[in-house]
Amino acid sequence: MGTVVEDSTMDAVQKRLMFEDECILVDANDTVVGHDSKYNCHLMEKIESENLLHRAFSVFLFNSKYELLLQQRSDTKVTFPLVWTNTCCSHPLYRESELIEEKYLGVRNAAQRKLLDELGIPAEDVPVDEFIPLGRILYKAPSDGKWGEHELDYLLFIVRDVKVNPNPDEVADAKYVNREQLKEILRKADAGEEGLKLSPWFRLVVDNFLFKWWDHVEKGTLQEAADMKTIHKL
Ligand code: DMA
Ligand code: MN
Repeated sequence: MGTVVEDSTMDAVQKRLMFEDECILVDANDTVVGHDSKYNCHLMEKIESENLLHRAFSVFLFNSKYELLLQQRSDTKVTFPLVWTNTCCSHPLYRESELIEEKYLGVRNAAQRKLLDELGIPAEDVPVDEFIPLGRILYKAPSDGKWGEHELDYLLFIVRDVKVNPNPDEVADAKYVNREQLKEILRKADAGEEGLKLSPWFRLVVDNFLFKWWDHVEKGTLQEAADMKTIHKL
């Protein structure tokens, strides 16, 4: 029998996505090994007992002033509600258009889809060719209670001025920050000030890559920073 659904408290929109979204299962080398529901892929018990690992992406969008767009997740998100994080995160789905591996087109297509869905950014403002994949990380992170992440996450950078119209089902708040403003947010999160929390994957990218990659954003040399051969186990 399938999983018993006892989550009567789960927000209706998020619950629908938990069962409609079919994630791509991969091994630690990012080879596709199958698929499973978003629900199963984020249950810590399943992650541990079946060693489920799924493919994901994280977009870092900068405007022409080289400020990074951050979002605060809505309070209805099942995993990591109300945490501040990078522009947009989600999963390429187990469907033809998002399984394309050539030039990472599958994750680029998924990124374009979710930037519209979460932030109301029109597809024409974020052409798929403009996403620059910089690297891949593999990490595991528990959320509250029974939920968590175990992902192989593509880090996609893009520098574009875009129209933003956040979807309240997904996003509680959004704002652009420069480096100094981000550092202030990191300081507050570390000090536990104002209840400010950051997502674990954003923190991993900040601590390992973000500021050196920001230099490349400003110099227009992002392509030089890309390393799509290594999978960083963080
Ligand atoms: C999942 O993001 C992806 C990462 C990199 C954590 P999410 O929980 O925001 O996914 P979705 O937007 O599909 O709910
Ligand atoms: Mn996930």
